[in-house]
Amino acid sequence: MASGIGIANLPNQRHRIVAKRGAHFTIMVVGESGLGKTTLINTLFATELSPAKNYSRRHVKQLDKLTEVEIIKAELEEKSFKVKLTVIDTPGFGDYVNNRDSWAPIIDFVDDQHEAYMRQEQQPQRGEKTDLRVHACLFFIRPTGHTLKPLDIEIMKRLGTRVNLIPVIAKADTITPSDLNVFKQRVREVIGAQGIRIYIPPVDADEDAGGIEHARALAEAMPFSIIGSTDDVVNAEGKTVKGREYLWGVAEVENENHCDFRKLRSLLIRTHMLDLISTTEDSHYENYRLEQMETRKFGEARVKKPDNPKFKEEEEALRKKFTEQVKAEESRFRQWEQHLIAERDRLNKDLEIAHSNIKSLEAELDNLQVGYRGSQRTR
Ligand SMILES: Nc1nc2c(ncn2[C@@H]2O[C@H](COP(=O)(O)OP(=O)(O)O)[C@@H](O)[C@H]2O)c(=O)[nH]1
Ligand SMILES: [Mg+2]
Repeated sequence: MASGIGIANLPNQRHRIVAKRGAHFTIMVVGESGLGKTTLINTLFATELSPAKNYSRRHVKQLDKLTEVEIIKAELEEKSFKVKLTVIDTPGFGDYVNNRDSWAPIIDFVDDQHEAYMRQEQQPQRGEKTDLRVHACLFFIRPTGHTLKPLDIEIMKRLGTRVNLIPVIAKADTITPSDLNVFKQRVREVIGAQGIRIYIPPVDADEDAGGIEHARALAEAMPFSIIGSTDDVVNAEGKTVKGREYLWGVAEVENENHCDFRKLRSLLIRTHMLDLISTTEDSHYENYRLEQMETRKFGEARVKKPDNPKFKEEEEALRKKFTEQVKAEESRFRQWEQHLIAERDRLNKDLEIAHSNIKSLEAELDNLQVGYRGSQRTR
């Protein structure tokens, strides 16, 4: 394993300039709870960051609307390059299985960071900005062996248009290697068929053959299969490694035949950190900024990014159904009203008849009385 973070040996000019200023790098992990998100973060820290003396780590619990995200900060320094690493650990959105909006706070979190940064940019004094824009979003997929779930597809679509989305297959040690391969292939197909935008590590023109080969290997391995563990175990060769112990042997975190952890770590911390940062800046943030500029006037509240058309269709269908229900209810009411009016008319008629009966009876009575008096006078 190469030592350090590799930023000192950057391939291209733009990257060198970014690195000189010192980089802020923010990773976010997203996925159902229990898939090993927190474990992967700890594994990254355990395999990469703990041997170095010059890093700090602190936990900041932050209540962000509905989502309690945990923010872990570390500082890496290699030669003259500084990287401020921030990891955002989110609770699983699948915890609320029947609530399809359970992922909304995660999307909002991403948008909120762009929004906050944009507001700071608009301030007259541009000092040091707090910047939690997400440069890499690791999306954890349950190793079912089947395919992606509809909920996964929905949230991945939304994330893919906002951040550099890196899908990973969680707990690769719980599925056989051949099943894992088939699953990987299926996930890749669904990602393609659904038009989900994922991060594709670019091959720089000014990179050497080794670099090109590396980027290609990374792209081919996606979605990365992951084994997370901070435990030291002894493998078949008697070496102490990070891994998970089973009756059949040891699943090794850093063994390329067991999972793609090394590839993922390399992409994040060594070879593509600065590309992730600059694409976030040039593409994702810029998209957000332009969209907001176009759709709102100065001082107005933020406009939610429009989401995929399938949702629009569903919303439209719901609205139609609702309108139809209201119409049906209305006509039922009208019929009832008509019935009441008819009933009232009938009763009024009865009343009229009763009245006229009374009148004629009264007249009869009058006549009788007149006759009676007359007969008394003639007597
Ligand atoms: N088999 C296996 N178990 C794992 C792996 N990573 C994490 N776990 C276990 O899965 C459980 C949930 O892990 P956690 O990191 O808390 O998941 P989170 O809810 O996504 O943050 C714990 O018992 C972990 O030890 C893995 O790669 N393989
Ligand atoms: Mg967790």
